[in-house]
Parts: sequence; structure tokens; C-alpha cells
Amino acid sequence: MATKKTITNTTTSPNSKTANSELAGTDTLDRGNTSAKLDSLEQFRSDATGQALRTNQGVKVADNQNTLKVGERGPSLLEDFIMREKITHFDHERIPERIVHARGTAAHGYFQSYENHAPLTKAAFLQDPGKKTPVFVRFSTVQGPRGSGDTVRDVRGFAVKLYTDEGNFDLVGNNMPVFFIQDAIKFPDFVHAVKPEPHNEIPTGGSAHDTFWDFVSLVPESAHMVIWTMSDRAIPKSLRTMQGFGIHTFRLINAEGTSTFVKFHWKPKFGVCSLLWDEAQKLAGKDTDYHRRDLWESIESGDYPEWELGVQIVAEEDEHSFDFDILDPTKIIPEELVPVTPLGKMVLNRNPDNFFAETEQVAFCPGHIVPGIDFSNDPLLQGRLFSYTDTQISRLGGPNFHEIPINRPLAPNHSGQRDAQHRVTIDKGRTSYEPNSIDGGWPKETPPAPQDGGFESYPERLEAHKIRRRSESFSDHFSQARLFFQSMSHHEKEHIIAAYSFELGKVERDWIRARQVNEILANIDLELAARVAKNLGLPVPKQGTVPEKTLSLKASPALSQANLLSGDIVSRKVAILAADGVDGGAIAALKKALEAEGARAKLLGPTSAPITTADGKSLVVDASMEGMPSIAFDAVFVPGGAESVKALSANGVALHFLLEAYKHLKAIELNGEAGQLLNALHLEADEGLLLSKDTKSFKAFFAAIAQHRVWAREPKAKAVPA
Ligand code: HDE
Repeated sequence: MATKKTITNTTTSPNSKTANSELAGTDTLDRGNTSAKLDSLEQFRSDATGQALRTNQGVKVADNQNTLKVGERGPSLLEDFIMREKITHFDHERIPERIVHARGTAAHGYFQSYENHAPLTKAAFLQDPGKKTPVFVRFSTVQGPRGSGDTVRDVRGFAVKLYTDEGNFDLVGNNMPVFFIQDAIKFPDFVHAVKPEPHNEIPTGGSAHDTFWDFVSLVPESAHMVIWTMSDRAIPKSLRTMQGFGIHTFRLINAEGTSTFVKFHWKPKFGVCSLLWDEAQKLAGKDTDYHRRDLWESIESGDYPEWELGVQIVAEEDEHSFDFDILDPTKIIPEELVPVTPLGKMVLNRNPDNFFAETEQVAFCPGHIVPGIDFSNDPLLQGRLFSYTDTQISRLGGPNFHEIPINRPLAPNHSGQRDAQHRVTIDKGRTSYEPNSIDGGWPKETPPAPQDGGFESYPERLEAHKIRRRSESFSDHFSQARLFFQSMSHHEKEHIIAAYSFELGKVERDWIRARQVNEILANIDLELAARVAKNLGLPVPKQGTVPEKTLSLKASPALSQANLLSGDIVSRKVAILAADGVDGGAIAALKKALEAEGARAKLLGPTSAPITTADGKSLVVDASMEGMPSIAFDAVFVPGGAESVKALSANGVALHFLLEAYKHLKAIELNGEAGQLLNALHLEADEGLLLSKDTKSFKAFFAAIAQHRVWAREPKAKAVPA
């Protein structure tokens, strides 16, 4: 007993102060209101409250501190079933991570149709505008392992599971509308090339390495997707500011059996915007969980991420009326040619209860469709239909993964399929075959809609030779990459040039750099090729190697993020920098004005200790300036108050905070005496670096925040060391 007492005393209760501060300490950027945070954390621990600790067999445990031993100092006994059960289970806690898209985060929500889309599809979830169909959405990066950073340059997965009344429909898309390859058989080659290199497992979470550029420079069909990954789309500001795309052409089928080709689009309510490369790199170190945390916190605080689902509709008879093949997954249908028709909205309003049970075990498959939706013959999609179920068999340990709660359809499933590893259902009765006469023939087939809703594939008529060949209509690899580049705003073009230069600069083999410049970039755009060549010290190519095809469209404004902002400042985060002697009235006025716009403020002090305003009031700060760096904010406000401004002028962390926000092109307002900081910073006011005398209106400041960045400042800001 004596030994037990000693050890028990050293064990920290999960509710003790030490445990609490350790928990708060795991939060890199937000060490704000610890007790409020812990209150919200408690809800995730509730199911064992008031319950005895037991073994998996239900036996109550009397001692969870000590192994059964021969005497206090003797060897442990094999008969200790409690210790062995605990350690055996622990030894097997990990399951294989996904081969691609391993790093992910997810949320629950619902989808609601705007109206009855019966003319387009018989899918029930697109018919009743009053119906809320539950969804579970998992966002992911592609290249890195489960523990890699959120803000790396990469494609983002955007996988949606809709639990419809007619079965699960998985729309397993990405945040970019095209893909690297045209045929599924090239997927293992592509993934092997982009993954960390096999000899030293470097780099984690990035494509700036030889094997990736070796492959893509040899495979021109990747040119279009690679330019998307070199654009700002590959470093989204947040998961809720990304577009989503189904990529492949699908079919929608109505009750009369009419098929229409469609491309699926998700448009975010919060607008489309990105990080700057410098921010993305810093965040990858300072807060590996930056996107995960943002999604989680936005849902907890009621800023529910929301997207509009839309489709581009192409009638069956127009299949061949474009200057590209609609079955080619390396091509978009420009929105200027076929606008997006809105179908409904998706809102994410609930965080998962358990990461492993839900986010890790969710199993998506593009082959999960419902009546009213069907596949096209896109050869990439066709391969995906096989791969996803196959991968779950090793990842989730057998073919019964559909029984894991997060994967279970709401619709009943009586398939007659039986047994296998991890079977949970206790199937009753003696028949597991069809037809049968013992169980009255049940479960029986259901005729297709319009009668009872059994699934029926679209009876497409096909007649061709069995061959391994790529269609000639898939052979133009550069026109749409050029269309993308030429549709970008000035700053987006500059970012693309910088990204190619950065990535290729990390490639060790000269011939790979040269091949990408001469055989890929020069065929996309000569200015792009010339600028990158110059940055790499390579000869500037005079012309491309492939004759240029003239497209009917010269530019697609819908591709530029500059045209996709939300126009408001809802959920934007503003840092208020203050020290003792601050003008408390200015802080209160800004907070009130931000609240009215749905934006958020955090008060940052020199340390985490409260500060005292000029009129003697004590203000609790949300964090120290070091604890929450400027990269976690959209804008900065510095209130007046002579003493406070004097202290900030002499504080290196505060000055760095402001310089970094300036460098990252953020809106900054210096109020009252804070205007004096301009001299200390050696900066000049601009359209987003604002000086204000009073706090009557924050109109100009908020307008600058709504613009997301002060792009005009970019050339100048690059010279600022921060
Ligand atoms: Fe995937 N992909 N993929 N993929 N993919 C997987 O399935 C695959 C492709 C996408 O959050 C794997 O369950 C092949 C395109 C997302 O759980 C695997 C091909 C698009 C996710 C697989 C593709 C995607 C995956 C790995 C070429 C955009 C994460 C784990 C034919 C439309 C889903 C898993 C999640 C995951 C195979 C190409 C999106 C191995 C063979 C194109 C968002 O089955």
C-alpha cells in the first residue's frame, strides 16, 4: 500500500492546474483565454464522466498504476491480464496512413438544395429544398505524412461525403480543377515522383525536389496542373477560403433517363484567398496546425464555413463542341464558355468528436454514387473507381470498413455480403444469397426510378476496339496552362514566376531545370520561361518546341483569385497592439465596429500580463505579441496613448510585428499618437497603411482589410527586412 500511495501522489489529475497549463501550452499561437478554452475542451471528454475505469472485458480496475509483481521490487508477472490488455491494445493503436492525402482535417455539416433540380437529376438530395442532407468533409494536403505542416505548397483534397436517403454520395475532389495526369495507370509513377525521395525521405510536404521536377518535365500533360500548384491556389489562406472541384466530367440523369454532362464546383462564401509564400513557410514552423486550427475555431465560434455547390452543364449533343475533350482531366471548361449553375449550399457546423474515429477512419470513394449521378469515361476517373475501396482494405483492415460509424450510410444496407475481418453486424437468418425462397426472397432487387429508385447505369452505347491508346483529342497540353497564366492579375503572375524559380532552384540536376524551362515553360508562355530562366541563370528560350494552338478564349477572369474575394471582412482577425498607457476608448471603439462587421479582434500586449489604460483601467490581453505573431492576423491596429506608443517604439517585438505585417501587405491603422511609429519603422503611409486622428470611422481600414492585401505595396515591401 505504501508504494501505491507514493506513486499515486505523483500522478497529475487531468483537472489539476498543471495538467491544464500543459494543455494550454500545446497551443502555439493562441495562448489567450485559458479557462474559457478549457471549458470548451471539457465537452470532448464527457462520455466517461461518472464511470468506473474498466478493462475491455468490463472488469473494474482497482490499480492502474502498478503492474502485478513478485513483491514490491520483484519481476512482473505474465498473468497480469490488465497490464497486458492495455499494452497490447496500445501497441496496435496506429493504422497505416493514407498513401496520399495523409494529412487531413474534417468537419460535419449539411447540404441543402436551393430548389427542385428534377429536370437535371433524379438524385433525391437535389430535389427537396426543405431537406438538409448530412455531410462529412475532409480537407487534406497530398504529399506529406500525417504529421506534416498545413501550409506547405501543395494541392488540397476536398472530399465530401453526403449521407443521402438513397445511399452515400462521395464527391472526392480537390481545390484545383485539373489533375497532373490523364490516365490512372500513371498515378503510381506520379505519386512516387512527388513523395519524399526514397533514399532520405526528404522533403516532407513539398514538391521542390528532383524526382518531382524530373517526372513533370518529362510528362507535358502535367503542365496545366503544375502551373496551378505554382500559383497562390497551392497556399490557401484557410480551408474555408478555397474553391473545390469534382475535376472529372460526370453525368446527371433525370427520371426520364436523359443524361447531361456536368463539372462540379464548390464556391466558398468567405471568398478565395491565399497566404503569401513567406507567410506559408513561417507558419509551417510556427503553427503546423494552422489550417486545422482555423477550421476548428471558426466552427466553434459560429463562423460556419459555407460553399455553394454548382455545376457546369453540357448537353449530350455538345460533347464535342469545345477545343478540348471534356473527358480529359487536365482541362477545365472555362466558366466564360459554360457558366456555373448553382444547385445548393453546404454549411459545416460541427467539429468531430474524435479525430481517429471520424477524420482518420472516413473512407471516401468516387465510386460511391446514388441514382441520378453517373460516371463519364474519363480514364482517370475510371481508375479511381477501383483504387479507393482497394486502398481501404489494407488501411482499415478488411472489407467491412462501411460498418465504421463515420462510413455507415443512413440508408439501410442489406447486401447479402457476409463475414470477413472486423465484421460488426450480427446478420440474422439463414439466407445470404439471392434469389432465395427461404426468406420470402428478401432482400430483393428494386426496379430503377421512376418507380422505386434502384440504381441503373446510364446505357451509353459504345463500339470500339480494345486498345491501349490515348485519344488525339487529349494531346494539347499547353493552351490551357497559357490561358491560366494569361488570366492572372499582375501580382498572381509574379507569384507564379517566383514559385517556379524557388522550386526549380532547389532541383540539383541542371538538365531537369533546363528541360522544365525549355520544353514546358517556353511552350506555356515565353515571358514566364524567360523570367524563370533568368532567375536560374539559364539561357532564355527564344521559342517553344510545340506550335501554339489558338483558343477561342484569350483569358478567363473566373480563374483569377483577384476576382473571387468575398467583399466583406466577416471572420477576419485584427491584432491590436498596446502597452500601458493605451487609449482604452480607441480599443473599445474598434472592437465594437469590428463586431458589427462580423470580424474579430485580439488584444496583444508586450507580455501576457494585463495592461493599464491611460485612464487607469486594467485590460486583460489575449496574448503577448511574441505568442501570437503577425502571420496569424489579417490586419493590425495600433491605438494612441502617448505612454503606450512610446513603449511600443522601443519594443523590438512590436516593431518587428508591424514590419512583418507591412511586408505581408496587410492593412495597418495607426491611431492618434501611434502615427509617430512611422518614423521608428522608416515606412510611409500608403493605401493600406493608414493614419487616423480619431475613431469616428474605420471605413478606410475595413475597406483595406476586405481587399485582403495591399498589392500595390508588394514591390516596395520586398525590400523590408522582416
Ligand atoms: Fe485520389 N486517392 N487518386 N485523387 N484522392 C486517394 O484513397 C487515386 C485523384 C483525392 O480525405 C486514396 O482513401 C488514384 C484525383 C482525395 O480520405 C487512393 C488516382 C483527385 C483523397 C487514391 C487519384 C483525387 C484521395 C488514398 C488516379 C481529385 C483523400 C487514400 C487515377 C479529383 C480522400 C484513400 C480522403 C485519396 C487514388 C487521383 C482526390 C490511393 C488511383 C484526380 C481528396 O485510393
